[in-house]
Amino acid sequence: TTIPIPGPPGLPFLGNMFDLDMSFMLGSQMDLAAKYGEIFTLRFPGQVMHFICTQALVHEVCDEKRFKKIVSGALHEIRNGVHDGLFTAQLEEPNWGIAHRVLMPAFGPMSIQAMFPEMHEIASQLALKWARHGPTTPIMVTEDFTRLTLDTLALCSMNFRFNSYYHDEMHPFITAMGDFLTESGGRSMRPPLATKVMRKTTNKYWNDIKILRETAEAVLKSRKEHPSDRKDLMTAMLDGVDPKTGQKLSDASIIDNLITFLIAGHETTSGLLSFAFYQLLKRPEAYRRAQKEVDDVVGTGTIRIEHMKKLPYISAILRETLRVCPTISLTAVNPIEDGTILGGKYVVNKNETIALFLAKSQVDPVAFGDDADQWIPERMLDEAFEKRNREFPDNWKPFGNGLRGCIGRPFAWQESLLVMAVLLQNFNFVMHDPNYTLQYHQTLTTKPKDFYMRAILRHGQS
Ligand code: MNH
Repeated sequence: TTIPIPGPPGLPFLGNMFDLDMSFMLGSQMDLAAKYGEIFTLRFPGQVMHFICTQALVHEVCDEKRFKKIVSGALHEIRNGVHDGLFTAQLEEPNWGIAHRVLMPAFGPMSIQAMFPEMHEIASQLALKWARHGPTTPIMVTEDFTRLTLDTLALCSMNFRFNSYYHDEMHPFITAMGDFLTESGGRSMRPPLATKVMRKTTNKYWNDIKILRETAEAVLKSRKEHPSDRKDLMTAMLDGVDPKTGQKLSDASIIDNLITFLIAGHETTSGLLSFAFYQLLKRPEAYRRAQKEVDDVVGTGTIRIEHMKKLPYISAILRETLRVCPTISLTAVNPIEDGTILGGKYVVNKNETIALFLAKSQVDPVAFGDDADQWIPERMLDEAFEKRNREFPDNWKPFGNGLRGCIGRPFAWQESLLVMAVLLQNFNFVMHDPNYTLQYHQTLTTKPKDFYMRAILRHGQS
């Protein structure tokens, strides 16, 4: 026997539009989850969305034979700029398969390790900048981490330098990308007609896309004119041949994917680093343990690639941070068949969206106990983490699922471990406002809002 899925009643035609605070949807969705429990439905003009909030339901929809990723909402609008690039393609689109097969090796462990020196360079530049600030200057944490992640991605993927740290105004490409993403989100929440009459906004939107594509195209052209033996993502895309079809990536597809890496990889990683520092500053014992781990493993010398495997506590910190504060708070799938039964009792159809609500399913007490919503890195140390993954599969999905999971995960992981280590090695951090409590800034991803810290140099060097 099946039962109806609960949810707020909503209005005729408009559905549940007014049940969400458009400036902070995550907050409204968390409130609804607290009210309705494991699943609830929201209706919007033309769309039905079921939010699933437990490890068990998320595990069920991670079965790729029954459910598949959908590109809807803001992700669908982002296709205006990057088309069938990896992140925004439907699985059936041939360019997804070609790019996936060509790029998988380029994101493998060997390739990512080769990027270590360049990641290290950008991380060291950040340490230098913060050292120059001195101990009293408040650091806008999220902004500087965003400079770091963008500069790292551009350098490692296409040997391009934004040099963001010393510019208050970001590179035009970065501004265009930020505005493009914001407006893609905006468009996804407006009826198309409303967007159409917003002439200025719409013109700027398409112009931003033009800036993004022309910049990437210029970098590609310059690489073709001056071939290089750099083993970066650009080389992989230029030289790579798809083993299945024998095809190479077209220039358009290379441009789509270059921009895609920057889009998918910068805010997510910068949000992770920002939340990790917020959590560390709230938990002095964890902070001391993390810093001691760096001191024991690295000492005061240069951080090297070999150290990355020897930082289990910092890995646990990153995992726990993505669990409690997933920078992508939900992903979305469709059932493959109409009349799919979920959880043994809820009926969902092909054209209905199922949102894997990670911000809730990753704090499910069934998998994490009564203190599930507390930030406790110890529970994410390798052994405990692996044991829980066997007992409660898919309890932790901050990088998405299966074939459509994050291709940049090893990149993000190495970069984040390295940055944590460089910063903890060189500084003692304090919260600028000791009374600060976490607030969220939500765009496509979530980050802490108005979070400032100060950096006090430890060894008189950096
Ligand atoms: Mn990433 C897909 C989270 C860093 C490039 N990424 C995904 C998905 C999640 C995700 C979740 C699945 C989205 C969906 O189901 O619709 N990604 C992250 C997080 C971080 C991250 C939390 C950092 C922390 N991602 C990166 C980096 C890059 C990157 C860094 C690039 C260098 N991600 C991608 C791409 C995809 C993706 C490309 C799409 C993969 C595919 O569908 O084939």
